[in-house]
Amino acid sequence: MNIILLGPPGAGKGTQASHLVETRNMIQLSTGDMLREAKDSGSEMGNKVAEVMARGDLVTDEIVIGLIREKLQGDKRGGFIFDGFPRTLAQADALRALLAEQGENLDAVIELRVDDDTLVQRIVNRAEEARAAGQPVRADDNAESVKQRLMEYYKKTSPLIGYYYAMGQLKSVDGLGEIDEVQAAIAAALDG
Ligand code: B4P
Repeated sequence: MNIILLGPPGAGKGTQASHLVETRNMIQLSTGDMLREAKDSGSEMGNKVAEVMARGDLVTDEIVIGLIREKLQGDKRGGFIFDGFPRTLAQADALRALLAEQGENLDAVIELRVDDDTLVQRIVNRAEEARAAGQPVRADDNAESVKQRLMEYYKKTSPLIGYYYAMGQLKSVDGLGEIDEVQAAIAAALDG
């Protein structure tokens, strides 16, 4: 089964993807994690994206499509969870072509619905918890960047909701409950 987790920043895509990895032996492909790894490695590409991410802007389609293309060549286990990818219509078209090349299909797109106030609160909480634990705070987990991340989401990513609805692949899930309640809602959407 290959699925997309779609939703605004802080909707819980990464949180829910980890649970699906544990329970369904799926492979999580998080473009956010891949880009943060590239940034931490100090590679040329990592240096190029660091500033873009810290501002809360989207990285270029070319870079993220390249990252995903590489990962699709490997082991497929219980299928792929695309976490935070695609984020633009161009990325969605590219994913369709890449899956077709591999003889794979997209089975479902889970849209996590969460209101803006809750999103901001979750991201601010994450920053505060990291600070309190003496851990590094994500460069984009601050009020200014979160505002920009939300603007990018509504402008460039939210059109994907209509795109996948038109293809009959969209399943909307309430992302507002406790983490285990959202897990149950996703399981019901995938198995129902
Ligand atoms: P991502 O890493 O994808 O980050 P995100 O959208 O902010 O987070 P996510 O929805 O996964 O939330 P999480 O589970 O962490 O992207 C970061 C940046 O990378 C982007 O802004 C962009 O610059 C770049 N990028 C990534 N992909 C790209 C692409 N395809 N194209 C271009 N650029 C790209 O949850 C957040 C917090 O909420 C956590 O602290 C969690 O514990 C908490 N939480 C989760 N679920 C909860 C619940 N049900 N109740 C209470 N708290 C909850």
